[in-house]
Amino acid sequence: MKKRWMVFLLAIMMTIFASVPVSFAGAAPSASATGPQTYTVVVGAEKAAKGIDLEAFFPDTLMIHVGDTVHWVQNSNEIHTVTFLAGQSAPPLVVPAPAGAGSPLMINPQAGFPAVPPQGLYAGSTYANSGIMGFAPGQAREFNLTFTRAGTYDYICLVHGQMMSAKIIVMDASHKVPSPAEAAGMAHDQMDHLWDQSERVVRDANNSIKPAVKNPDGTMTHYVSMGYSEGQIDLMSFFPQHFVARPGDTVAWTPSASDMAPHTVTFYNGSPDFELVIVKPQPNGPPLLLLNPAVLAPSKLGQPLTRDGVYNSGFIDPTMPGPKSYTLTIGDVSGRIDYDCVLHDASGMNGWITVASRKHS
Ligand SMILES: [Cu+2]
Repeated sequence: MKKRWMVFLLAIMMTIFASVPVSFAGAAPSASATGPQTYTVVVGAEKAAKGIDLEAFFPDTLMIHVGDTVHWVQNSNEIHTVTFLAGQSAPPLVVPAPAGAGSPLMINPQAGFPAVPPQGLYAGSTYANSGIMGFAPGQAREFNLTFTRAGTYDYICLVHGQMMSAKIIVMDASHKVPSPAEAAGMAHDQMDHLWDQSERVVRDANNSIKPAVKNPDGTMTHYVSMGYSEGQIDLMSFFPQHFVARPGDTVAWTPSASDMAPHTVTFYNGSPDFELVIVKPQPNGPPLLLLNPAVLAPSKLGQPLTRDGVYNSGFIDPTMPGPKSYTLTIGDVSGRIDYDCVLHDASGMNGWITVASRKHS
């Protein structure tokens, strides 16, 4: 079972969002000539085979009439939220778990669970949230709101923060707005534009790979950078994805300078994949969404890499206290050894080392 959860811890915590609805003067609900319409907004986009995510809403600005409905549709393994803050600051995605819960951290219930106004009728002045959207069990595939009041309503993804923000502009019936089909065309164009740019970003990321260096004792040190971001284009990859090493060589993984997301380097060696989130039922109220402590904490730190047991970096998060890199020495093994980022494997974040024989041919 691939895991579809991921977290950007500090992208949220360091950002204060001022989301002030701007009301249009004197607007009152009135049906448009064609009656209420439903508009689709696409949430995220992904090419997992290439490890590319677009952290955006498509279209990012949508004009509708009072009474129309917006239908958000999840479009990536990478998780997202649709969150209207209505002037509040953004709740952190990850918060400390209660003592004794079994993990130090959990998904903030305010971010993780839906907050939907009665009948989905939204006047723009309250917190509204899709909860976590994703393709894993229990995650929302869609979210709907019907807008009842003219105004401009900003929203964000709590996972990706201000980088992934958009707005709904609600007009009274006297204003002309694009049709749902026209809005879908804008969404398509915006997505195409980012996909076009992503090819250059992939080249930039590959050009940033730090070459391996030879050590005085004849071994090599290999450098791998984790992730790469430019604006809304997020590369869920290791750079380089694969390379040849020899027993005794050292491998050092570090987050790319542009990347603000946490990652892991996790060699399962045939063990079952980790679930990132452990759902812990509560006697009263919703379950706790605990971050799996086995993912958070490193295992086999400092031991040479073999095919025996799980080697895990724990969270490497450029924006949080804690380790900023992960280093392994290649042990007495040969052949291909695969590894994943637990947070982003479903989005294509994986790599491998081909271990050649000790002697140079
Ligand atoms: Cu990752």
